[in-house]
Amino acid sequence: MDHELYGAMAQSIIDGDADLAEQLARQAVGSGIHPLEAINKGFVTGVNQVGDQFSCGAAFLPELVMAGEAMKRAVIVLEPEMVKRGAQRQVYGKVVLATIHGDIHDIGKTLVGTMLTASGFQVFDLGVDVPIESILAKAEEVGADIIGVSALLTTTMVRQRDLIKAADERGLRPKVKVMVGGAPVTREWVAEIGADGYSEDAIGAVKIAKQLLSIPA
Ligand code: B1M
Repeated sequence: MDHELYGAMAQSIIDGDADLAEQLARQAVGSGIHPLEAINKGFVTGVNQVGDQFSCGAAFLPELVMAGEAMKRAVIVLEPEMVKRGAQRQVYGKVVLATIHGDIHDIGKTLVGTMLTASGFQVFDLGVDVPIESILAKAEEVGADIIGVSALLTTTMVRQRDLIKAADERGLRPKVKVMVGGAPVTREWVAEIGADGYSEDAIGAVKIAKQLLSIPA
């Protein structure tokens, strides 16, 4: 039964049908399905398929845009549920989060922010296409413990390295830890740029953030 629902979720994204995606997300919430299961087993499967089709020329920008919009509508329904499930009072630390300059992908970054919030972090989400200077200035302003930077393009991923260099030059590290993520980011890249943490997904991001601040899992 859930299997069918996950298939329908994926298909709604492939079809770029935002109304259906939203409706299916509501159905998942109503049936008590964990919101992250709905995202990972359902909607993300669809968005990945569109991404693959786009990279081999079988889908074009309008399809990519529609898939992104449909995905966002589903996530908007699921986000409050994630926060509710993880709701707790304790604040573990402050995280300044952004998608790096030149990059407007925000779905994964927003999910990471939601999971961190739900797990007890205070998150300052600066949005997308954020210049390095603005990220560092915000980190200083709020006394951040962690800066989290997302990049979905190989062309913008290199700016994660620029940010780390700038944070070092400003004397922010090692006090402030830098966590990176995004589809093209690999362990090799993380080692090369000297980031403090990396995760492939939103759950892992919470785990890493806790490790960075020596908080028990
Ligand atoms: Co874009 N796009 N896109 N796109 N897009 C990709 C990334 C691409 C891989 C598609 C492809 O060709 N297969 C490709 C990049 C190729 C490359 O660089 N190697 C690509 C391209 C080329 C482009 C444009 C250049 C297309 C064009 O204009 N010709 C353009 C770039 C615009 C720009 O940024 N300047 C573009 C635009 C768009 C849309 C606007 C249409 C839309 C984004 C909508 C939005 O975000 N509001 C879009 C979409 C939807 C995608 C794909 C299909 C899906 C991305 C997504 O939302 N995934 C994507 C293909 C793909 O990744 N499969 C693609 C779901 C999301 C939950 O996963 O974001 O990976 P993700 O986040 C995960 C993890 O990565 C991790 O946790 C998240 C949750 O599990 N994570 C972190 C993310 N950030 C983290 C931070 C952390 C820790 C973990 O710590 C701080």
